[in-house]
Amino acid sequence: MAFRRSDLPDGFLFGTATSSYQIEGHGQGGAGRTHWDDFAATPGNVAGAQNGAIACDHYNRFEADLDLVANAGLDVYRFSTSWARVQPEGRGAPNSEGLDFYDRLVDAMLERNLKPAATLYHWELPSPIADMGGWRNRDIAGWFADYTDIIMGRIGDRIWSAAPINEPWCVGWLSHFLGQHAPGLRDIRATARAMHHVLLAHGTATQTMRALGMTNLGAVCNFEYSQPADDSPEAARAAATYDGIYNRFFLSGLFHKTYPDTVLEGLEPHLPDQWHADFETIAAPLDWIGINYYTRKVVAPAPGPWPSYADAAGSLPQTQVGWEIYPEGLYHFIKMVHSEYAPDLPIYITENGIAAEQTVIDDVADDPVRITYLNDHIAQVQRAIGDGFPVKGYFIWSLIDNYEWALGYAPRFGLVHVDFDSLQRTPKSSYHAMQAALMG
Ligand code: IFM
Repeated sequence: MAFRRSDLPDGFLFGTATSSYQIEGHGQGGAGRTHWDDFAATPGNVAGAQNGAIACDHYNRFEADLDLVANAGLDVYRFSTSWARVQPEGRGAPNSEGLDFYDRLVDAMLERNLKPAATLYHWELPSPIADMGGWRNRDIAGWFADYTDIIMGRIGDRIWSAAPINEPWCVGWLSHFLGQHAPGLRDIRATARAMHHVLLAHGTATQTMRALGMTNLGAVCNFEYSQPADDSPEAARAAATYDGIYNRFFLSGLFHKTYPDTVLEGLEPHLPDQWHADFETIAAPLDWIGINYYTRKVVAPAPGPWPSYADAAGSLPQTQVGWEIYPEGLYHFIKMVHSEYAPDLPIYITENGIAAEQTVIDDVADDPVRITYLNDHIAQVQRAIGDGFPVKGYFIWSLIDNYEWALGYAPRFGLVHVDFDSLQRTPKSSYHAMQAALMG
């Protein structure tokens, strides 16, 4: 790598991130059915109709996986707990096997001197909750708080940091407007309600964790740099709408107690009646804010109803999944979050990484593209720190190759290669490079 740990300020934390459904093997340990199982079983939704039933079998291999985290010299392990593993029906009786698993998992992190950074929801909604409308149903905020109470009542005493929901844009827009993630809806009213309720559930879960005495609570949002396709006012307007929906809606709710005009233009008629009153819960004080950043989008105006934009072709190099590589966007969002929304909060880069092919020859998985990507993005973090922005940590997505949702198992995001037949793990050259940078 182009940096060494000593190039970052003292106390700067390096980590890696995963999520439950993408690695655990959801078919084991008494976990309940989720809307991702249903979505994947519906032809045409997921490449090869693949699901997370086995995934990386982390459920049985977590000790070895955590050894990989610790041996890389990383400080933080960001993971998620599965609602359906904790409460198979989404409400009511907990699954003791599931609670025991997360208990062992957290203890195994502590034994390796890793800081456990928990996320409560990384997208596998219990099917019985989906049956009741899922994120469209306002009652989800209460059910989510109950789940929070159960899981954090068990492990919260050992958690270093916690965030309720990973990437609310994906839960709301990607899943209810674009239909690309479970539950696969394309409905503006469902979208408005899901986007609002996901914030309400963030608020109730935060209150629940505070009541349990937990500290270091945050929110994790994802961001995509919105690049107008040309210099026209129409393209500028399209890009501003994209920026509003993707990058500003959730931050505005969390920190400004309102939503951006560019988004209200389309969603306001579909929001639940009492949406203004909910900001008292939504904007519960936080201790940090997390940025997940991967790419930029080139946005052009398009005919038709709001949001009246379309993706346009970009000119930058792309990843294995066709995402443009634009490291400067990371600096842009650090600056935006700090200057416009959360001037008093520490910032963590809670996800950054790349899907990239690698060759595995004689047990060596070579992924030079990932090394370059990480170098270029960490350089933007260093630039931001140099300019006085309070970035306190950087976590790589992901530790191991895993289930990349609708794209199945083909995209390779891991520092560690996984053979999905044998489930053997093989550290890639990027893993070794990070290890040298952090421990060398
Ligand atoms: O795999 C996902 C993860 O679940 C959430 N953030 C983006 C990653 C890469 O697409």
